[in-house]
Amino acid sequence: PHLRTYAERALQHKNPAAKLLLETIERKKSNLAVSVDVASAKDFLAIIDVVGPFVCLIKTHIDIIHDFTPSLITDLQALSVKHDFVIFEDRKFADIGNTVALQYSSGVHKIASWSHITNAHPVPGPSIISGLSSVGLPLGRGLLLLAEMSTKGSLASGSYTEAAVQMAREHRNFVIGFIAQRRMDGIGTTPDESIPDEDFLILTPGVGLDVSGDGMGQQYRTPRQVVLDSGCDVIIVGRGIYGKDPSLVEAISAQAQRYRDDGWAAYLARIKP
Ligand code: UP6
Repeated sequence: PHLRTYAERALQHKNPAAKLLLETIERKKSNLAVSVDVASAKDFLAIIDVVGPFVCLIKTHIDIIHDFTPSLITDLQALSVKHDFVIFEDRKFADIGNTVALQYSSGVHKIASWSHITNAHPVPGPSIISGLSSVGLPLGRGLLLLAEMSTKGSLASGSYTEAAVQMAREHRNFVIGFIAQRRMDGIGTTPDESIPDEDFLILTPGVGLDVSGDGMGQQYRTPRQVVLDSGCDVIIVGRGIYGKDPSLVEAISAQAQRYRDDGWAAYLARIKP
């Protein structure tokens, strides 16, 4: 998969959310996802409207918004149509199947009703996938497992990461890939066992061009390191794009274009070595 184009891979995927993401990446020539981690609904929508033309995906933490109302979701969906991007609520579910099914479908946010993609920690075991899948699969949603994290001292490594990949292999209709720092193909298998049509999407946070960390454990690598050297598919960038002041529209737009261009150049270098 690391040498194949997004368009070729889109044809192979049966999960509608995976297909939509790969097609959107190809159509917009962007493997950039922006993570919009701001607390006011106004700033949230303003940033998305500015970066929208340059992204394949918008990643949300909807529970950060202090003035959330259901109309925010209507506005987010309108922007998703206007700018042609996929929506990923970074909920990081981590409970038993019954609880995550309720958290995914209900509450104030009703995530399953609007988010094409969400994610979960594999720590509870396969029942977390069954729980989320009971809600999301009928809606055509896709799930990412957190196989690795970008933070210093992360416990998600070694045999934990391998077990996450094995769990995903058992649920390929709903698990479309991973939050990880590198490709996961063939992990936990020997070369002759490796599964030929395995094509997990790798979405990678911890991406920044100007600083190496945030003083709170976050670690940044460049789009080139992530996409070209590590074979990841989507770069997830938050503060590197919107900085500290959401009113700086010109600066945010310029940063989004810069990351989009870098991410795409790294992809072109990867498929034509
Ligand atoms: N995120 C990480 N690392 C992970 C998983 N998720 O940073 O391993 C998420 C954070 C944040 C975003 O929750 O929303 O990606 C990174 O933001 P930043 O670019 O501003 O550091």
